[in-house]
Amino acid sequence: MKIVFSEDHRLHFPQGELYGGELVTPFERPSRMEYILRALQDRKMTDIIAPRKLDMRKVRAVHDRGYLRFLASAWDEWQKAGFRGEVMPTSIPNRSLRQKEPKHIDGRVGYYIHSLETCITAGTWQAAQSSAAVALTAQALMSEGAPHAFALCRPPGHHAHDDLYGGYCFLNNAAIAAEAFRAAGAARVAILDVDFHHGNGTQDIFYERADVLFCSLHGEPENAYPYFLGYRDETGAGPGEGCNHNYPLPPGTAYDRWGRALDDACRRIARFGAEVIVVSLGVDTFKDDPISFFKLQSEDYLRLGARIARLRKPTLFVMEGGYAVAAIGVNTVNVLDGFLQAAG
Ligand code: 7XA
Ligand code: ZN
Repeated sequence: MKIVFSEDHRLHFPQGELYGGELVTPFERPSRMEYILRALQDRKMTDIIAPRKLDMRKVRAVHDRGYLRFLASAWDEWQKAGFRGEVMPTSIPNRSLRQKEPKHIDGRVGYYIHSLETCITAGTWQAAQSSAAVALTAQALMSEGAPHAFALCRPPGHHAHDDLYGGYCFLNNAAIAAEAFRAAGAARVAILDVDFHHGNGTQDIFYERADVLFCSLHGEPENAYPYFLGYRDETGAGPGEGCNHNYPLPPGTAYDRWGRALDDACRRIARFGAEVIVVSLGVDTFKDDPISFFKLQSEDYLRLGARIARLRKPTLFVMEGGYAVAAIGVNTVNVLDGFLQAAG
């Protein structure tokens, strides 16, 4: 399997994450990639290449221009304003407040964020662009004929809306790749999000679209981040009605129940007639994940990969979350291995 990866991910390493009222070392940290790379090496998956130059037009096909300008300049403006820490908001335009972009960076950060754990640092924008380039390069390899690929993205992407960041995500790598598949001629694309957290950004981006199916298995939003999207009754709108399927699942969910939801999602994808599948691959469904509540075991990831392979469609895996770092490598590579074994 072709794997695309950029060392630029290291440029994004905030020192703080707001968690339980404290600033802690972020769960989403560079060492995650080292564990995955080591596991790939151990499994002899060594066809790893660097991304091609990022085509910003493909990013703009998904993201708002004002939002991209904000991401590009946030760090410099923060410094110019005399702030000494990492970029984090103090005011956000919730409920009955005006949805109007202010001029001051302190206000603009609030305008473009949806959840407050995520900080911007000096290298965040470059790392986010390289992560999108990783996804787009893997997508291009597939449009050029590769049957499958793994975009080892960091920072992740599925919580990024067209004009909002949060949940450790800045650019929505899976959405950017899905849109690029459409532009390259795929009539119908399915996005299967198996990360523990609902892919609120991806859902929102394609919510009114009939050409992109979104299916997400995740911790029920009554009890899990992102809390404000991911319910079962969100089924799409307008032309996209019926093209959004959420499978919210309760604490303690293990593979028996999770796998049934996966089967249902896969059947929907087959019925939809997707020409290509983008998998938002998070392994924070693992039993020991520090910020999640499912109970998948390492071997279950082989079954997940095999189930996806049975769809017999070109498949792009895009890395999202997973924070049990000692196991993240084995779990991620198990998905790819299970897929390759079943794909034959
Ligand atoms: O898939 N998304 C993640 O893994 C990030 C979730 C961020 C949770 C922050 C909750 N305080
Ligand atoms: Zn997650």
